[in-house]
Amino acid sequence: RKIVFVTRNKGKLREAMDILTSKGIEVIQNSDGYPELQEDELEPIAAYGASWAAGKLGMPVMVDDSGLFIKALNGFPGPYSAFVEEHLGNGRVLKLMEDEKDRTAVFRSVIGYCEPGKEPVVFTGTVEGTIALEERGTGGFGYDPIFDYNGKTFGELGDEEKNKVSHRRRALDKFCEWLD
Ligand code: ITT
Ligand code: NA
Repeated sequence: RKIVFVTRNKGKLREAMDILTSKGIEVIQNSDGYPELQEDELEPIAAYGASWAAGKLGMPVMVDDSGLFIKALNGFPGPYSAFVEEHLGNGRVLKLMEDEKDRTAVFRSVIGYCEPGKEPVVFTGTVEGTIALEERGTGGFGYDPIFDYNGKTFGELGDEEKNKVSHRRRALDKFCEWLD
């Protein structure tokens, strides 16, 4: 089985490839992009994106809309995660968290899948952790160096360990169950 993954994010692509290849699914990247709705939740963004891209490309497609939701910041950056990563970066997020005692955060990944002419389906995966006091580790991508999971950041874990427990892993497991 082959799946077209519409994304421009190399880190997401690499992880989805690792996870799906181990399940016997070949991943093909498409970097055309898709319009992202302004919503508080990731599910409608992924559903609309998958539906739009399936219509545009005329084939079944998968998208992954994801983000980091920090409790003390009322869920920020959440759906704005890509913008914040690009324009502010991990250092500025840590600065916002300087005086916060509650460092709880959740990574969410929503896989959207759609076949042309059909309704999109979405699968959500989450993983809970805390925002580290400083960046640690060089693995992964994006917010990984500041996301602490059981004492190690996702940046310190390395791809193999991260891919066993990540939000993306959990969402892709649900997606694959649905595919079977
Ligand atoms: P697309 O082309 O797939 O849309 P994107 O990077 O714009 O790529 P999103 O809109 O879903 O993706 O934004 C998600 C943001 O959260 C982005 O900055 C990612 O780097 C970050 N992110 C998502 N999953 C992550 C993970 O597993 N570890 C660290 N950061 C992650
Ligand atoms: Na995006």
